[in-house]
Amino acid sequence: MLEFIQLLNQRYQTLLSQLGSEVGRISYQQRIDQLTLAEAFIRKGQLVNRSSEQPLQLAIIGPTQAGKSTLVNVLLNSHAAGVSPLAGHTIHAQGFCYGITSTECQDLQRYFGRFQQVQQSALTRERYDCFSLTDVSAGSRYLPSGILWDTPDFDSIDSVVYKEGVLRAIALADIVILVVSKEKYADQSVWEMMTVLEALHQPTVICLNKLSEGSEDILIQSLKEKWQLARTDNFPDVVPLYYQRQTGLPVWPEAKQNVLRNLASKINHKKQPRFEQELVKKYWQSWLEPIIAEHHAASAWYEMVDVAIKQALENYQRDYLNHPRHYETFQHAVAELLTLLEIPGLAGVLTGARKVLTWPIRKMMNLGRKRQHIADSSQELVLLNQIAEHLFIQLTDRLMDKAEEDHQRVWWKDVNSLLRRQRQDLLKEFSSRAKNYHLDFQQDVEKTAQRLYYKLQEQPVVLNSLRATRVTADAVAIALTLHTGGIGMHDLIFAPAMLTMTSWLTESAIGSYMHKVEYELKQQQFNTVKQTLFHEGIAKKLLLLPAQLSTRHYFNISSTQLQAVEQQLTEKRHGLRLL
Ligand SMILES: Nc1nc2c(ncn2[C@@H]2O[C@H](COP(=O)(O)OP(=O)(O)OP(=O)(O)O)[C@@H](O)[C@H]2O)c(=O)[nH]1
Ligand SMILES: [Mg+2]
Repeated sequence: MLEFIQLLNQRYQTLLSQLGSEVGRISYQQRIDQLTLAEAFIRKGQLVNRSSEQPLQLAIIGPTQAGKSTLVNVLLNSHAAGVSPLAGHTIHAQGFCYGITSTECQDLQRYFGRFQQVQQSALTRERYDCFSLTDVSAGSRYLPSGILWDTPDFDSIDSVVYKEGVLRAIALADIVILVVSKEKYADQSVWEMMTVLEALHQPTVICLNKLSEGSEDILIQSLKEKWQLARTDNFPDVVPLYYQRQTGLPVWPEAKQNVLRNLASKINHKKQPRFEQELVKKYWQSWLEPIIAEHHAASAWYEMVDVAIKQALENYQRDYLNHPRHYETFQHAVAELLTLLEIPGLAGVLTGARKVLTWPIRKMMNLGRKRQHIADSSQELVLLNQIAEHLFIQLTDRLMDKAEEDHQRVWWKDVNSLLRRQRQDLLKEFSSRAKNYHLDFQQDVEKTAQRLYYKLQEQPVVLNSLRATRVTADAVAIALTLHTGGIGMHDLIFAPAMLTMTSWLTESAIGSYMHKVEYELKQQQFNTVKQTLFHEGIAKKLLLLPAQLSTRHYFNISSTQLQAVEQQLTEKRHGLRLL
């Protein structure tokens, strides 16, 4: 699941840079934030899983200039955190180790992943993907031992570039300390963040900073209303912070001395796996929305290919297999049959093919040259290639129609250009597959000829009269001329002797057997063409097109990939970790 969330996040980031519409950009950015948070939260689960002795993590979060860094210093009773009146001063997650030492926190580098741990003094504005851990020795009256995190803001315009650090620090937190000032507490960004964080179930404290006398009660009431609009859990403790003129710092009230320690004592990570799963589930549908849209488009494409292939096969049947003037394969089988018959006195007829007769005919049949010649002169191959061309034209038309519709226009346009680029190669490949099929299929033709020949052996009367007819000799001559390359396959159908021969056989005692054999041959031929040329050949390649769309513009996450992770999301309810 973690890998999948990372993959999604990467794809969203790549795609965001290509997105045109502002509305789309906002929703993509939101999803990137959610994914970053979820990834970090799952990493947090791994962290607590590795060792139960993890230091307590407290994160101070809030809008810019709320006084987060100032509060870090108040709580630590030091000047460890940098404070400035300029907005967006803190831009890295900075951890301060209180009551523990940073050497005990080696695991954090792993948690922060690509973010690098550096000295606080080495944090620069040039690199956002860093965090620091600093040991603080001064005593605090309010803090339990652990790491107190000062975080960057999440509301300034610039915050987009360092938001990942904020989210990583937030997801790590066992306790969240939200700092708002009286000017900023109502900001939409604050409450959007608090809404998102509810799924993390972190105990929270709100610090109301920069208070002026008399405004506290009204502000707390208003805060409560905001909270109740944003969250379903109980309104947390509010710590009012007043500015002390002498020190120039806000003062943590005595009455709230134990707030953080009390919360710390209640921390329990047992439910972490469940919370992780809830978080992922909460956003799952919305994260997957563009991927599902791609899948829908791909399914529509698969269907389109399916229809086009069916149409092509129908054309093949209509224009070849069932076409009386085009179908030559069975005639070819009959011609092969004739070469198997030993016709007495044939030599006289075959003046032009004398040389042929000096060869054992069966041997001739195995000659590659003959096969090649038959393939080259085949009407079937011409037709198959035309059918394939037609299929591409049809698909291109349909793709262009789709690119005019409202849905996933660019997707269809891109599939169309992929098709356009590959069309010539696909046609070439089809053509060579078709040729191979044709060559291979001659074995079936020969087998059919043999079946007819054996049948004739059972019918000596038919066989003898066949041998005795004049037309047989003519037809044999034609069959042999086909072998020597003197005529092409398509001439076979129109040769009168062949036609007479075939009708003679059809009307003979083996007539019904002829029909049966012809039917079976056609059937076999149809299945072979369907399987090897259209399904394994063209369709397979066409169905792969969507997966070739660039991941610079598309998620390109397959439904199989998706199903596998979705299974992780619903399974393993008992015992094992959920994610
Ligand atoms: N008047 C008054 N000023 C305060 C108070 N707390 C902080 N400040 C000032 O507000 C400014 C911002 O304080 P920071 O602590 O740097 O605020 P921050 O939330 O860390 O801001 P960024 O890091 O920029 O997001 C500084 O000039 C502080 O001195 C307060 O309680 N009252
Ligand atoms: Mg700061």
